[in-house]
Amino acid sequence: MMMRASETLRAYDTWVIFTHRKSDGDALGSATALFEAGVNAGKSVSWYSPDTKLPEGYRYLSHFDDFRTREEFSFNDDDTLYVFLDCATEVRSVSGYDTRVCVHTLNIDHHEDNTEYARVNCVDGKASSTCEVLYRIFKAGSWEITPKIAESLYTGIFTDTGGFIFSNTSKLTHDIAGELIALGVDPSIMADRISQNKSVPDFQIWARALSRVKVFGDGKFAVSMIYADDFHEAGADMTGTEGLSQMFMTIRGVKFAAVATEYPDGTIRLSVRSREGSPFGAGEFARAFGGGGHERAAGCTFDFPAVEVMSRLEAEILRRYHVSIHVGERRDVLYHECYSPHQ
Ligand SMILES: [Mn+2]
Repeated sequence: MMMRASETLRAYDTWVIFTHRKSDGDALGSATALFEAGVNAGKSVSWYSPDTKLPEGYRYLSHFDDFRTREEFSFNDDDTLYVFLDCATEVRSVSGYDTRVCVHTLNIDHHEDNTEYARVNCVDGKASSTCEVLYRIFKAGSWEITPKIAESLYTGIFTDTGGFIFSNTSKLTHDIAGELIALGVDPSIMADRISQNKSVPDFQIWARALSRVKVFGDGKFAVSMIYADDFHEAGADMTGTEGLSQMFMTIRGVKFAAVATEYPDGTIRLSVRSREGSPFGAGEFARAFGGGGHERAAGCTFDFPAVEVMSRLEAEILRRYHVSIHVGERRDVLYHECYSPHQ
């Protein structure tokens, strides 16, 4: 699978890279790594994001400024390879682009719910990150991994594993990180750039979200919310919330967290996290509202007025929780009925 992806990349002189909305470290890391590898191999490369602005903290990545917006995209010709990175579905990824006209497509991803929409699909749902998959493609095809590429790949692996602490972190993840360090990555500098690099306005957004936390359901669930006015008042753009929902998982006993963000047009987006011990997974919850992602990290829209979001969210979570308790009790009853020594 890795070799086929590598050969597909080699076969085209022109690449167009697509990444998903609300760029995160893995999307940006994989896009900039592939961009650099393409340039080094003499390819003509361009990269389109549905975002109009990328999170400033990632400016250290090479080709950070080479992304173009949706408005600048137009379908070119038959000799172009369209590469989708970190995109579970075409729609979720490049919303607004008409990709049906793209014939030559390559899908590189690690989402378990990837719909394998491309002509060539290189999807490993067990991989920590798209950057990890891309690293394995580069290795399979003996692509040179320069220090710049190594930094980009390390960025995606670091962010998608929460700094090597999530359950998607494996020996292979650490082995690859180790190889990237051998290729020139400084882990301490990278941690500073990624985790200790918030702007003051972004920090204030986090403070507001943290102050509004509500924990309920035997301490298992945490919800919070950021309103559109918060961004306005703090002078923050909307790119600085990566990792925020994870912060609520640091509360002792919390197994499931959801953070709602109100966009200027009134749309509410949920960022959802779960861990072992949660009665339902983040992915399962997000899918119930038409979203998706990973089992333990997912997202969706939540179609309620902003003033009702917190209470609706609590109600939706508690409803599912009570169903799960009820099912659990019924299981106990059935077990008892089947195995009772009195029968
Ligand atoms: Mn990812």
